[in-house]
Amino acid sequence: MPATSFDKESIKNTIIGKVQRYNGLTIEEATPQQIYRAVASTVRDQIMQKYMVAREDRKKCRQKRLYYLSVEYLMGRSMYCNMLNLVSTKEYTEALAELGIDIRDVLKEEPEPGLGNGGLGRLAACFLDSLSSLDLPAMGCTIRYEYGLFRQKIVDGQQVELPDSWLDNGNAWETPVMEDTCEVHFGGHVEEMTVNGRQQYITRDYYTVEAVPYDMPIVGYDTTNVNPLRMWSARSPKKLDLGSFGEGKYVQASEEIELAEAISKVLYPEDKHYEGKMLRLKQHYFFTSATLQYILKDFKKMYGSDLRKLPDKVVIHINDTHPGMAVPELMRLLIDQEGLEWDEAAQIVRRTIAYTNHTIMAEALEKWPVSMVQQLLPRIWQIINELNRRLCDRLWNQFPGDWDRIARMAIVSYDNVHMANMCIAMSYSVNGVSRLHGEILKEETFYDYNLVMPEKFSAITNGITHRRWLLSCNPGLTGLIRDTIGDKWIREPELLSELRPYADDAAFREAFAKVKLQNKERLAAMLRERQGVDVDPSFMFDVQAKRLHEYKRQMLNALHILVLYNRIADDPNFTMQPRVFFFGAKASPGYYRAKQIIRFICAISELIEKHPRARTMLKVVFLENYDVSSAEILIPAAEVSEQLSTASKEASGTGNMKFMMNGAVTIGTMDGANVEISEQVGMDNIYIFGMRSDTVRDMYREHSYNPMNIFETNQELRKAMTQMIDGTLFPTNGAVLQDLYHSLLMGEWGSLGDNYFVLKDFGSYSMAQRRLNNDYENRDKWLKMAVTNTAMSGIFSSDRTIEEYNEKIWHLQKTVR
Ligand code: 26V
Repeated sequence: MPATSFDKESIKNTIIGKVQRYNGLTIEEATPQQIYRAVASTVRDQIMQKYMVAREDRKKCRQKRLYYLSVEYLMGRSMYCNMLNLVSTKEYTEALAELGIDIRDVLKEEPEPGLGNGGLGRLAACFLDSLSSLDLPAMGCTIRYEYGLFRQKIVDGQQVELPDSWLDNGNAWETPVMEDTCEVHFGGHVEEMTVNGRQQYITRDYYTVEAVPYDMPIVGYDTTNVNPLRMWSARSPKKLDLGSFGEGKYVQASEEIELAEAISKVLYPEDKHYEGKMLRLKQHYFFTSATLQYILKDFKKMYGSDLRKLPDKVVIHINDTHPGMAVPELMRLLIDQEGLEWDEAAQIVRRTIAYTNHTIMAEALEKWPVSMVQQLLPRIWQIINELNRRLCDRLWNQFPGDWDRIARMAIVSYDNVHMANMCIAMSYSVNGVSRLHGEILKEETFYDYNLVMPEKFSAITNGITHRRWLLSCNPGLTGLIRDTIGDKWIREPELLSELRPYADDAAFREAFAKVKLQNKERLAAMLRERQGVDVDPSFMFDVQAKRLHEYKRQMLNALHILVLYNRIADDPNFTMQPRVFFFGAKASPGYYRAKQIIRFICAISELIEKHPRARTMLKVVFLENYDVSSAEILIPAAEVSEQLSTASKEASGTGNMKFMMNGAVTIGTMDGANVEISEQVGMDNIYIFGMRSDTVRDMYREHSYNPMNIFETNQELRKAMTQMIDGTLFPTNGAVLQDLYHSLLMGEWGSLGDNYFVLKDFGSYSMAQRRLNNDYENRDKWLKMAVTNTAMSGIFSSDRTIEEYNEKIWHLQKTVR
């Protein structure tokens, strides 16, 4: 591939030339944004050369292709990772330096596409990077939201949401693919008729929204393989007719246009409960239908019109149930458009679609009111109804009279369409995202289905791309590892384990500590610049960064900090390892309690600042607008990783893996992938506390837990909780945190309060923190633990995850050339 490997000189000349041609300026005159555009375009040219080759390869090899459908892709910035995958970071850094430009100033100019809430969206992004790097043929498919998740500001200790208009300056990486524009239909009514002896279903009086695809090339690491991320944008087929301006129709037309284009306007923030909003259903169907139409079009172009071969050439993976309308939509296309019979179509669907579940939280499971589906998607509703009828027939034969079981397993029950049931019944694979999560799915969430079709169920533990989450975000550590064990681990991340013996090497440990200190200084500099906050890099850096949810138990952390504060304030002789507690978390705008938790954390932070002695040992920093870019600075600086979810609730977690890889030691529950992390590093290199998941599940079943018993016996905890409401935190208004306080002590709907066992696990958490604090004082011991964590993190590379999906589910061939 000599044509794609630019050397330093040609990079320099290309950038100079682009600034000249695009802007008519010299490098000295150009703004940072103009320079960013020129550099991005240079990188893109390199990728596009590979993309052409990759498309040729695909035509030649005619291999099966994966379509990974996800309503969220939390990509983060692309430029540096693209350079890294082109193996030319050095060339670009030097070329820019010779032009008098610091590459970091260029990278900062890129807007971050924040098209996801958290773990599920970031997982999809890591998967794309691994798919391309492993030479697997795939296309990511999603919605091109004009506004990503909101930007967060903290004003007077409270979250304020601002719109995230990431497309304001355009997106340097995407190309519209006008020729693949297609129509998606909504509303109307279905007419049935018999044509040539065959029943036909024609929808009339529907309205049309156009789906326009924008492709973003995803280049693999040091390979020619490039896979597209296809983002669908909604456009009205109506054009503003200025001729009708005078007739007043202009206003109506512009309203209709706005309504159609609202579909890809904004990403839904994830709330406390799943909400069946009409616009959301439109979003899901819109991008799913457009994707499926494209899949069939491409299949026919490549392989002809025999759609029975679809499962040999196509696998459609749905990331949670959000793209689950792929099931009835594929049925519709095969039957109504391609003329297949029901049974044939159903068989094709069942051999083509695979589904991953990402949560066991009942209130998060997606369901749609029948009336809504009926109104918006009348033909789809007919198909869902028929799928349900046939399914229930079969179940009735298998479990005659067992109405309860059939209701639990039905696609349609109690006036709702249950997306998970439809996805399980109609796919060939259902997988959980960690070993524990896979077990809970089989034993509890989908117990009935596992009895009937056990062969479908599996668990594949999540992963993270080590290219972004180590090589790109932690160049210091990457350099040290290269100097120590070479660079074979970059292609085979499990070889990071060759570092393990170096945990006993004092010189290596010191070098490791030096890198960590530099990363802490980098974070400190960012905080000073962005938030005007000063942190002391000699303090221990302790981080909890993830979405704000009660089940993730930021409260446990916050209450513990308040207890530490009280120990300092009440006892002049008390000392502890100085520590900064960082929080990074967005609360859904409608999730009141989550927002109150942010207020609680910020109030504790202020309380500590006002206390001269506490301030010397304790600090709380709420990092504003936690996103991929700030995670890339925050995680490499962390020494402690807080993973506190109530056991059984966190399906996997992926932040836990990122922290571990960067040498942070975990304090956490036996939940999700924490279980597997603890197995990798061994119990001596992790702080495990709290109830185990089976105990938690028993306690939920028995309704036996009463938090009041703990409140009454644990003095330190009682004092901290009382401070929530006695004016200590909010002197002028003691009632601010009333609801939060009550949620821990008083129940609703049969529970006695504290639904996530914060009080129950507090004692055990506090003991684990005590051990951690003492161990940190022993520098050698601590560094050994940290090194061991990095050394054993290779298995959590998403390359391993993707290889496993491919072996167990997709069966794709690697592109050979
Ligand atoms: C949504 C909701 C909304 C209603 C109330 C509770 C709740 C709980 C979780 C969710 C998220 C659903 C999907 C999701 O993002 N799951 C995350 O997926 C990650 C990737 O597999 C995984 O690491 C996280 O543990 C899991 O929470």
